[in-house]
Amino acid sequence: MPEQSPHTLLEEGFRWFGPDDPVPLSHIRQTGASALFNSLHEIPYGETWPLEAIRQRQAAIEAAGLSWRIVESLPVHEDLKTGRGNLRTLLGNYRRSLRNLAEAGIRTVVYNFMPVLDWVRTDMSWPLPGGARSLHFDPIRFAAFELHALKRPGAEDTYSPEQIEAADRWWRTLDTKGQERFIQTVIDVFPGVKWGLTLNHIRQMLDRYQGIHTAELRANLERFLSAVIPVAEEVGIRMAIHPDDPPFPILGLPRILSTAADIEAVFALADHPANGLCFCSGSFSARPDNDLVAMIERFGSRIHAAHLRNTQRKDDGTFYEGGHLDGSADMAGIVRALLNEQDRRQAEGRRDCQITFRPDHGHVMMDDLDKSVVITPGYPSIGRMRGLAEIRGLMHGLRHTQTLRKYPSFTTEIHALPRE
Ligand code: DNO
Repeated sequence: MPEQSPHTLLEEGFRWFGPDDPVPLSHIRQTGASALFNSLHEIPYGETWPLEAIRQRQAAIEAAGLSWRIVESLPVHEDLKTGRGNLRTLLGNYRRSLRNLAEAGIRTVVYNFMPVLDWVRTDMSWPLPGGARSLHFDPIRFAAFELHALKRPGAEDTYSPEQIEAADRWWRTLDTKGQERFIQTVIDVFPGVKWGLTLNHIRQMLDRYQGIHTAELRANLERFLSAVIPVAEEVGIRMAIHPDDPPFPILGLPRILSTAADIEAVFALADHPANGLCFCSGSFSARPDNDLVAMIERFGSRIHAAHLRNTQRKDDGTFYEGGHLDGSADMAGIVRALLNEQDRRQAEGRRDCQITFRPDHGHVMMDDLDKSVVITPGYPSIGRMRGLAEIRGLMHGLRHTQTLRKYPSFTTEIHALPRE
């Protein structure tokens, strides 16, 4: 990490899904963000990432004038989450990948420990009043998925009779094609890959979680962390776990990272700074009892990366992804808390004081609405760039206000400030 000057902004990042991403590196460069969140999606989950492949990707990114700052994600194989299978080999491979990444100079690795599905929405093209499209989650539609498509045994016990009736009603509005489209929306959204999953695959994956409740899943995470964190620590890598999205139980599966109490419990499993968090404001904000600013103030020292986006929650339990500054989460408060955390780190003399964020998700809007290429759900270029620009403006505004308070006659560039 470079030396930081006082009042540094957060580092601006952008996600790139690799050479097949319809958003090319040259476009990302134009956004002004330079820190890439990238993964080697072509390597199957559980295999070692060879140093050569890492270096090749890194060279491609650097040739575009950008830098591969964060691995998102180094996926955790389902066997490690269920605790069944050839765990020794999987853990050994993960550790080797970390060593190779460190050798290439990459210092932050995002991963998640969500069972079966990475993230879930019930509509990837929810119309907003102005004509842009957003991502939406509706518990009634999700109930329809469980009850009518997946036919998950026991699902009916988790819904009220009114919800079951509403789900039936909605399901009946879909024709066969509509049902098929809806099912794919729910089950096949893994970052950077299309697996062509079917309902039967999901049923088999769910079966493997029989008997695995919160305590077991947490114990499996502990096993993973105790194998991986010592290596991360040794080679200087910070691990950043991504929260549950959505942050409540689905499909009868356990969830272990939805609230502040969960973060505390996960940190306690391996009490070392290398065991850290990817603070995703979008995931956490879908729950009304999460106070995001307080979470950053409390756990900030172990936040190693941030995903900034907003959700708009409704009283009926639905939520959609609003504009980055526009939703249930107090984005100004969140960004201010992250900037304060950077200042705190700097005062402490920590070398890794700058926090890298990416504008997470974005609306499909303007020219993106008419593109013939398939846009990765949540990852259109224009909507994300709008989010980035808004957060960039917010950071500058917040720093400017701080500066004016401290140096009332100050008028020039914030970066030119003298050291305190
Ligand atoms: C969704 C993303 C997640 C995230 C992984 C991290 O848009 O934030 O897919 O990359 O859960 O492992």
